[in-house]
Amino acid sequence: MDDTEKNKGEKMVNPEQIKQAVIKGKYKEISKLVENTLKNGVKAMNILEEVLYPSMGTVGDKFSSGEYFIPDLILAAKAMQAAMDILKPYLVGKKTKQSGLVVMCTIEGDLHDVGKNLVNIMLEGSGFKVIDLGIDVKAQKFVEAVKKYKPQILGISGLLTTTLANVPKVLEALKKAGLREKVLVGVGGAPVTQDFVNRVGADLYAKDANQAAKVFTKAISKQRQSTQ
Ligand code: B1M
Repeated sequence: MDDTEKNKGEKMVNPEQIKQAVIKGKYKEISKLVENTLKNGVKAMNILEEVLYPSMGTVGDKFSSGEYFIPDLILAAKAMQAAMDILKPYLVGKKTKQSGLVVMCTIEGDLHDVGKNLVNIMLEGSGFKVIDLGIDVKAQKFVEAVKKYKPQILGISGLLTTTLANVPKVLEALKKAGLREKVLVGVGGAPVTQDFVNRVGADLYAKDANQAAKVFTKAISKQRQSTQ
């Protein structure tokens, strides 16, 4: 799909309107705003990076300061997801050759899925097939999924400092099942760092969805070269 196509009949949307729609959790209204902005020639990636990401940052700040509560976060996440649903076809592009298979999930104890869903979109856009195990995924479920689907990469998303402690459990469970050498493990999410990934003995780190697509693509091609 060509996201530079313009629809001259559409009323120009001020990016601030989209930002406010996320912050105020207006999930029913945001789709139209995003659609109109795309029709006015604004690139999907710009809407994502310059409007949607900072909006979620503002929501997080409001939560930290005690101005917002859990229901506000839920509504904001719903609005963000509705915006991402509109952007998805513009972000995934036209790649048809399959790069590899990724099993994705959010770690045990963690219910955040907006970032994971965005990583999925960018991976699919880079030609990966993605099997999403969802949120709050326990170590045993990872093992079963690796056995069943034989992915090249297992992607783990984690947004909470507390539940990142469950990532080593996954690596341990894979080791016990004799599967650790069969799959690359990639970890990401706001509190995750390269240092964390090194310490727990995972393989790949990406700071955002864009980078995840690049890092995973590079890892797969390196793996293919070494087995040729
Ligand atoms: Co919560 N929450 N939340 N929350 N929440 C955060 C994460 C927090 C930073 C807010 C804050 O205090 N300022 C804080 C965590 C602090 C910490 O531990 N470091 C927090 C907290 C404390 C909590 C609760 C504990 C609150 C409570 O109950 N008292 C609770 C925990 C529930 C649980 O999970 N067990 C909770 C609950 C929730 C909701 C369920 C209400 C809701 C999530 C709804 C949903 O996801 N469907 C929610 C939300 C919305 C947020 C904030 C506001 C937004 C998260 C988000 O969607 N960001 C968040 C504050 C913030 O992030 N500023 C916050 C947008 C998204 C695009 O970014 O997820 O970072 P992100 O993903 C990025 C990168 O991190 C990266 O790429 C993505 C896109 O570029 N990435 C990967 C992510 N996964 C990756 C995987 C990869 C590679 C890259 O490879 C595999």
